[in-house]
Amino acid sequence: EDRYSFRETEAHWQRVWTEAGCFKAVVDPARPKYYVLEMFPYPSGRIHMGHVRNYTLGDVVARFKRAQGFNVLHPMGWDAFGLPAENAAIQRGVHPGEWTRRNIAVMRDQFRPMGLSIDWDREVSTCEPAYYKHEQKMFLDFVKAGLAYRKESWVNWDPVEHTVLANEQVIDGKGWRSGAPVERRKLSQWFLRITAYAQDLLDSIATLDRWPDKVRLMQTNWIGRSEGARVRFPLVGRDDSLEVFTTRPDTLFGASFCAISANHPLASELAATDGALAEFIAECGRMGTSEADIETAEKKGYDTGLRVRHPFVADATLPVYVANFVLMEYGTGAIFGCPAHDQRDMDFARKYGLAVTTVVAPVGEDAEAFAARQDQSTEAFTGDGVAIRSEFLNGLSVAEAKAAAIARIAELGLGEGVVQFRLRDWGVSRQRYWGCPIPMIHCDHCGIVPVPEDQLPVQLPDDVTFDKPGNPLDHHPTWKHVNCPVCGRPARRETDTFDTFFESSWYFARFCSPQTDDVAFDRAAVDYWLPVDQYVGGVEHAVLHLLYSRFFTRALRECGYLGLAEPFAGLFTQGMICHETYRAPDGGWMGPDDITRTADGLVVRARDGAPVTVGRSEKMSKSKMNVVDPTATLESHGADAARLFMLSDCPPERDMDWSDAGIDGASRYIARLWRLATQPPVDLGPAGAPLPDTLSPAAEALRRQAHKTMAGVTEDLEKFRFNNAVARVRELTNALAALDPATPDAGPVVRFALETVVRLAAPMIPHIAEEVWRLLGHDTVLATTPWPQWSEEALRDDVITVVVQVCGKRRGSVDLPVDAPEDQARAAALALPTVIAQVGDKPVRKVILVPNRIINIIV
Ligand code: ANZ
Ligand code: ZN
Repeated sequence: EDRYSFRETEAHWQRVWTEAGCFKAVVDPARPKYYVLEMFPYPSGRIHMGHVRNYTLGDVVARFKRAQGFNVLHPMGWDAFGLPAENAAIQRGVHPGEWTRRNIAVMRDQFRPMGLSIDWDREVSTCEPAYYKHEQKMFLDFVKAGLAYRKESWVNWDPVEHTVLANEQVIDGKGWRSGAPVERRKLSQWFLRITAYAQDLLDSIATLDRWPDKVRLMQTNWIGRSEGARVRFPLVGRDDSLEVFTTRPDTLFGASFCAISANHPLASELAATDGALAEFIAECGRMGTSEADIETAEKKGYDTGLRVRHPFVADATLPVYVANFVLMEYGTGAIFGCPAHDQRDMDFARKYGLAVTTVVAPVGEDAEAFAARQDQSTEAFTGDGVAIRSEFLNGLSVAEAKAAAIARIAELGLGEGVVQFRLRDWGVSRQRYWGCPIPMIHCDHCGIVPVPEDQLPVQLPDDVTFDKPGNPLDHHPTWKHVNCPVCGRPARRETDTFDTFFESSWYFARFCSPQTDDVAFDRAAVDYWLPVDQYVGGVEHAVLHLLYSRFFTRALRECGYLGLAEPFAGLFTQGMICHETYRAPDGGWMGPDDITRTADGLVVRARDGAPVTVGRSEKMSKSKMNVVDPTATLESHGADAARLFMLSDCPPERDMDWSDAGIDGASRYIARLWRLATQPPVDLGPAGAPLPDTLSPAAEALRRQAHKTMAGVTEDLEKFRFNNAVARVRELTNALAALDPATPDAGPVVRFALETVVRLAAPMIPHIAEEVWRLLGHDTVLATTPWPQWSEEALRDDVITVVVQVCGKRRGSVDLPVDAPEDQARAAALALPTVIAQVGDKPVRKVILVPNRIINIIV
């Protein structure tokens, strides 16, 4: 039998690792810790290739760090609450809990054959009361600390589903599932005060130097700090004023109107006596509420007839519109419009015939001519320049004019400079069953009162039905009826549950002490393990999950749960997995299993040989049918081959192409390693024997290459250049196989090189590495064997190329032994024909030698 059987071998080593407890993590203050975490999966049903890539990357880091002597924590769990479980309940009549737990069991079994070095004893599932009871307690602590509160806010309401929709679930103004036009409703909801940390979250981005720049930039933009001013425009004929937020107070002299949101209190007030306005507001309510919707919708307004006084220009007044592009949730819900310098205002002004007055001109242009042109334009000028037609601001730069305008507004008592953030408080209420119950009780006498801590957890009832639209918790005959914990009178439970981002905002801390029951975290354990040293996941979580977790950690610190602010010291975001796409003659999509390749490389339909059109490689998706099932791949090629292909194909941050040829190539390399160990090209001699002190030149070259590979792979793994690491290991494999067996000392040096190969490859292809290690006569387990140490001496080349200069100018180079003495270097340099030509018969005044780099001859 001379074929490698990955099936038996992989199962064998997984058993060995488990039985030896190789991946158990135990707090040990004497050792440096390293916490590796992949973003935990949602138990959707089956694992996909994206999971395989994510967990392979994390596992390489975990195994590498373990070998380097770190005490590694590498846990696993399930982000188990969420909407798909409820949809399954509605569509297939299966209980969300049963659906979720079944999926977890299936996916856990699918992950096992990958050979991940996970401490499975720490597994958590967020849908279990043992987990979510702690977040109910956290929420109560947040309420006490003023970090959670209830307020009315505008939401997207689906009138058919009877629930709030996230902005992402509103498509063209309609509910994503019901297709019903979404209504804007004011609803009382729970919020977490993430805005309290806006500045801190922004400032600390600078400290996240092991995060991708693009993620840091996305968070910066999401937090969206703007410096500007609040300005109060007195309302004509009334005692009150209209307060606007602006980032361009320098353009106040170009203001031609004010506009308020359809949800602004002034709009509601006026609509009470103006039917047409009420109609217009209702129309705005039917529009999507996301910023993208608002950005793309046609600008529309309604002239309320009210006017405001200009803060700087006596007797000037401006009309007040209700406009569909003004958001109630930003600034003050009101703006002043300066059409010449803002495109939305320009579009609006041209539509409603409002004045366009240019008040900023670019430096170096004729201001009058520019202004005359710009006044007639339909394109706003948003660039830098100097203020014109602006009285006391004239001649100031934009920045200076902003400051001067703010100072004057303050003097007049009409406003002040402010910092405004785009970041909104996080609304966490969901009208859903499959989530963590919010531990609050509504009492008609006492108001909203917290569930007493000794009554936690508030458990989800199991006996719910999904036959009616809306929230099953609300329909449940008994669950919500409780007595008020304060006055004892009949009261009602909160029937909303938390947004599922709540659970994922602290799971990484729970992994530090997943079994503690009385508290969420054992303080010593979180102090030891946190922060996560290396987090690995998809860039799609760049803002929500990663920002919520940063906030949550701060909030938990404020409530005394832990002592740090930043949960993830290092972040790596991997690329997606793509695959060719195929279309049948009738144009329909086909899957990779529906096609076959003919001897001359044509792609045809497997069933009948019909021609197939091969399309470009795209992200694997069910709709394009270009999905490859990881379980089938693990069965046909084994875990090592799948891992190796994932790692070798391209840098891990890039999208990769899955291909049969790629995984077959990986399998061939693994089989080759096995053959090298079972049928070595030379007699390898005994395990553990030291290399002879002096080696023949060819053997010495291989020894040096092995040391260089150790250094190179180590650096590559540190820097997430896994594809380079694989390439180096393959090169060393080629070199050891190519060594002439007749070379003196070939046996011991080939053994040394092959042992180096498997030790360096072990984090990536752990099963075959263990197997070869054993075949080579070792009885230790590589998973717990220290990382190989190279010697600096071996990295240095014997011969080195040294630059030769004459009077500082490069004239050529010479190959010299490393650390060659000065007279040898000098003689070699002076013998160069190019040097002879330069020096001629001039006397050499001096030779400056920078050892191993430069020889400079001064004449
Ligand atoms: C007058 C002005 C003149 C403005 C000009 C811009 C250019 P960022 O940078 O995102 O903070 N704005 C203020 N509140 C708004 C709201 N609730 N809905 C829609 N737009 C609003 O943008 C700030 C600018 O967006 C503000 O500055 C305001 O328009 C507008 F030449 O004020 B500006
Ligand atoms: Zn009460």
